[in-house]
Amino acid sequence: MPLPFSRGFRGRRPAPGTADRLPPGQYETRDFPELSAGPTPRVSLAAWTFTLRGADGASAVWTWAEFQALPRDHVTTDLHCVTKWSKFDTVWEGVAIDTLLAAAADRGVRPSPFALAMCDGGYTTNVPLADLTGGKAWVAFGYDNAPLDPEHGGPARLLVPHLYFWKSAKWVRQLRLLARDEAGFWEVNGYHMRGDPWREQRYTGDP
Ligand SMILES: Nc1nc2c(c(=O)[nH]1)N[C@H]1C(S)=C(S)[C@@H](COP(=O)(O)O)O[C@H]1N2
Ligand SMILES: [Mo]
Repeated sequence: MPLPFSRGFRGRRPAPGTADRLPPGQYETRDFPELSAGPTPRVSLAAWTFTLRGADGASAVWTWAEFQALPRDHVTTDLHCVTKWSKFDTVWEGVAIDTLLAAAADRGVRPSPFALAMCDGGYTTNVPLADLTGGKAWVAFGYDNAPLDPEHGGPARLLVPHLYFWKSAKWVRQLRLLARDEAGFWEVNGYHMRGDPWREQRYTGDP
């Protein structure tokens, strides 16, 4: 896991009124650190597609234009990285996974208990489907009222803010639904299969 950039002198004591928003072991940062396991992949919007694939192989595929035509949400949320920075009140725009699942049902894609996000550049991460549904997760393409920067996952990234931020896969292109949980990039390397920051599920073997 890359080290956090913690620019400036911001201490590790939470600002007044924010302590209850800080999961155990976290500190607040105002920066937006960039953490990538490799170079930033570039894909043209003309070539970009998003695929939601069921466990039986049935798939729904959206082009960028089709994706943009889906109902979108505006989300303000806190982020928690396993390297211990948290960032409050980030502003996003994206399509809820609930919306994608509903649209994909017409194309024969059925829910399964687990999901694996696949990205340009080869990064993967696994998330239980229950953590992606119920208005808790999005494929986000807007940040701070602007298109999402490539460094932060543009054109589109997974946003699962109630789990550690490594689950929010940048440059996501496919969500693969699975009958059995399959470890992704960090999970294979000792990180937790679920990653709930409030339970401090950082590493394999944490409760
Ligand atoms: N494709 C991809 N997604 C990724 C990563 C990555 O290396 N590649 N890093 C993860 C980690 S560990 C974190 S903390 C966040 C960082 O997102 P940011 O660079 O926008 O802060 O992205 C997550 N998603
Ligand atoms: Mo991270």
